[in-house]
Amino acid sequence: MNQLDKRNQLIKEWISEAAEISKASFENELVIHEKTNRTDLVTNIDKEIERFFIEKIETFFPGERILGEEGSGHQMTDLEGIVWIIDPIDGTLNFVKQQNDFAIMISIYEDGVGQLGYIYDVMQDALYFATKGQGAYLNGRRLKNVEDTPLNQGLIAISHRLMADETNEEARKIGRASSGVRMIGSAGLETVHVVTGRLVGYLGASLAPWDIAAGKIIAEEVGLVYTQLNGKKIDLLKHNATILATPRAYNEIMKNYHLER
Ligand code: 2AM
Ligand code: CA
Repeated sequence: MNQLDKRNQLIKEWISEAAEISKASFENELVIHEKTNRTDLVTNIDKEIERFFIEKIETFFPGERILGEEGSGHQMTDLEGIVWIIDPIDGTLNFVKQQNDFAIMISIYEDGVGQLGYIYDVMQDALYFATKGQGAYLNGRRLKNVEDTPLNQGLIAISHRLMADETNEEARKIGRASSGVRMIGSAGLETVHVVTGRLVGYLGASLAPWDIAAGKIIAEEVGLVYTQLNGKKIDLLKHNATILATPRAYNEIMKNYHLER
């Protein structure tokens, strides 16, 4: 990929501008629509930020493909060449109901391999960033490799959908085997809490490519394991039931519990 430093500098500028759009919106009434159901929302700001990124990418990197939550590239059938993967607001329910705990996520994949990943925790002003093979950073400070904590010594994030599932007890069993369950409601922020060692893992019920793409690059740079719950590699062309964890917690969960096979 050409001019990595230039891309990095531009993307950081764009993320700052996008964050200003999201915070400025608190002054105005949001236009909110349900997508699939009342817990799956989109606002005018999700759409505005996605449009903002698309215009920037098309101006600076014409011809590169874009996969974005709010409509771009959903017909994509392969990841050949350079693909930008964007979630303008991760944790839209939090954005609407709490004005807190939401993130802007952007990443670049080349021939299916993650190269650059960014997760910006807007209200904490915390930018998590990684380049493949060159480590992960929080606001410019290099992050250490995670300690390989076992499940019974750590807090775990489990998605609301898995915890509330009345037909499968496994998520709650995993929760009981851990030090405790935490739920934030933003896949990106749950991921960065595993990256910094505050959580030992994160289980997602059905995450879209844009919920996973940036976080996977960052997580793998600090020694974490990120796969589908059935043990297969993440597939960025579909939704995935996911597990992200320290190697020890990952092996324990995969061996002893049966969330999905
Ligand atoms: P989103 O806010 O960008 O939609 C909520 O537990 C987490 O799961 C969020 O990161 C949310 O991302 C993601 N998610 C994926 N599919 C979802 C859906 N159909 N409804 C609600 N959240 C979803
Ligand atoms: Ca989103």
